[in-house]
Amino acid sequence: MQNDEIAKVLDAIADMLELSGENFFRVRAYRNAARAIHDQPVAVAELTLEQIDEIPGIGADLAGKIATLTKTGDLPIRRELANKFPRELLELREIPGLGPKRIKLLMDLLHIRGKEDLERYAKSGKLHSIKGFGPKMAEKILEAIARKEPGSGKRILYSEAAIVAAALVEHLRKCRAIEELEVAGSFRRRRETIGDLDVVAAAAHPEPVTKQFLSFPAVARVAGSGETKTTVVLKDGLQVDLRVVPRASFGAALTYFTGSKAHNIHLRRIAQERGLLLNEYGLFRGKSIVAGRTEEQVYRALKLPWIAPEMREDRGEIEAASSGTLPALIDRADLRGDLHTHSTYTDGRSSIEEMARKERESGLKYFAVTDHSRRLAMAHGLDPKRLREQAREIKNLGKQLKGVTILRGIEVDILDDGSLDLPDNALAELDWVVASVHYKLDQNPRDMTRRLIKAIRNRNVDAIGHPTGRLIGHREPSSFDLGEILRVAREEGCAMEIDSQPERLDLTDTMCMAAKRAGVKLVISSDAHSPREIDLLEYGVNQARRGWIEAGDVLNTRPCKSFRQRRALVSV
Ligand code: DGT
Ligand code: CA
Ligand code: CA
Ligand code: ZN
Repeated sequence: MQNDEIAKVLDAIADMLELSGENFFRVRAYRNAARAIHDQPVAVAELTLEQIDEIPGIGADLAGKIATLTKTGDLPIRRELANKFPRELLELREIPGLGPKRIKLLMDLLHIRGKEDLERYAKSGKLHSIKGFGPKMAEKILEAIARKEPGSGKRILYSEAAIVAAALVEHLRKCRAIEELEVAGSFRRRRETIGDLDVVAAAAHPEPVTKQFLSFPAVARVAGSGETKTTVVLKDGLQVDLRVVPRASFGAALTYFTGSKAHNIHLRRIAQERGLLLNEYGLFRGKSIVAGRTEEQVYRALKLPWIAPEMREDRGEIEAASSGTLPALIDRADLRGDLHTHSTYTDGRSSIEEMARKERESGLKYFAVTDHSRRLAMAHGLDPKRLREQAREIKNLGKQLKGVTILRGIEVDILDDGSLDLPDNALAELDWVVASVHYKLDQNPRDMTRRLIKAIRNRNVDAIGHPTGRLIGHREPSSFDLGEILRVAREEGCAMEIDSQPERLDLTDTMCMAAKRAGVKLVISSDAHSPREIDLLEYGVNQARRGWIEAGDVLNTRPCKSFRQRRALVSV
């Protein structure tokens, strides 16, 4: 079982316990455990009972249940609860705004058993009879039911959302009434996938802003429209929410709609502890506004420094902020090298020279040409002979091309058993060796762990490329014991790659955190197959920032000279 599958089961149990009217603490124990497991960088299914027990947020009783769950794939308590409630009722949890508490009300007061009942009651106006279900809520529910039809609700890659966001911002900027504008939500937090876009604008009057928004050419239909909030669905199915607030509230609205929800809830609790109220309009003491104009002011009034959006997941950033230990996150400008690129020697689309010119133009001082090794026959992988030919070309180019150093590298295949696709003597001559798994990604975790460790132990290997092999939305990550891999990587001075391709972003954010904690260096690489793809480095940096990574944690922030001396620098 994958971590998020385990978390889903625990969350479902929490919901059903709440529907049963169970006590708050029992429900919360399941929720906390679900969250803790979701955020675990290692595969919990691979842990012993003692190790599960050690995860913060998981008590002894739940640790035992989780162990049973990973062993048997289910839990008696889940089956028992699931038998109590019709499946259609449980499906209502997918409707935003309908948590277990509200569903319980619907169940108890209206005997609603599923979506169809709910839709009927919402349309007939009967829902309003229940406290907390005004006409707005009914409208929201109907909208959500309509939206849940097939084909919608799909998350898109950050890179795809970025194209839409840029065009939309350009369109909105033409509206003179807009005083401030930001795309908030998961987009601003730079999540790898985006559910919908949340745009926040400041203006004295919302009408001209709304009008400009609705005239965006990609709008297919309006899904909801109020005075300050408008929701549209674009032609490609992406939903965009726009909120217009007065300038004095812009910072508070931006904080609120940037989220995450968990971060917001934690912030609001801190406000409450100080006798303040925080919402999307500002931070208030009684009726008077304490802060709201900028995010900095909101955080400062809560006695916190501003927190970068990438960290706002309630993974300890608020605690770090209040103790003054927030990391100084890496920036794209910190990168001085690029350590994974392809050329026409294998499956790249451009010559080494074209790649070199673009690397230089992008402000990078060095890059490694890392074409595939021979096993990837489809990509015309290199054997030792062609690798030597490439070396000659790199040497000649190096003499002509100033301002960027070309390193000789390879992306060598890790074979089934962990041995490498090229002999050690061919690898030993190179400046940089990335070792990657490209086939049999679904090996069982024990074999995959052994396979990766054997590659890491090879002293010619400098980094493991796209370690999990996942393709977001298309291919599951391979499973291995991350803790063990990181322990050995630390021992061998082997780096872990963050591959910047938008559908890879591999390592993930929480894995970056784990690598840092384990003392393993990272590299952020473009894996570019054309000059344009060198721009993708930005996405790798986003992922690193979500993993709290600082410039010093990343090898290719070093100047070329000290980068090349790194072997001598590795502490043992
Ligand atoms: P997404 O769209 O699924 O990729 O993720 P987000 O984070 O953009 O979520 P979205 O679009 O549902 O809401 C945008 C932000 O609004 C979210 O990050 C935090 C805030 N928000 C939404 N619902 C709630 C809520 O029930 N409570 C609180 N405190 N904040 C919320
Ligand atoms: Ca969103
Ligand atoms: Ca939204
Ligand atoms: Zn690769």
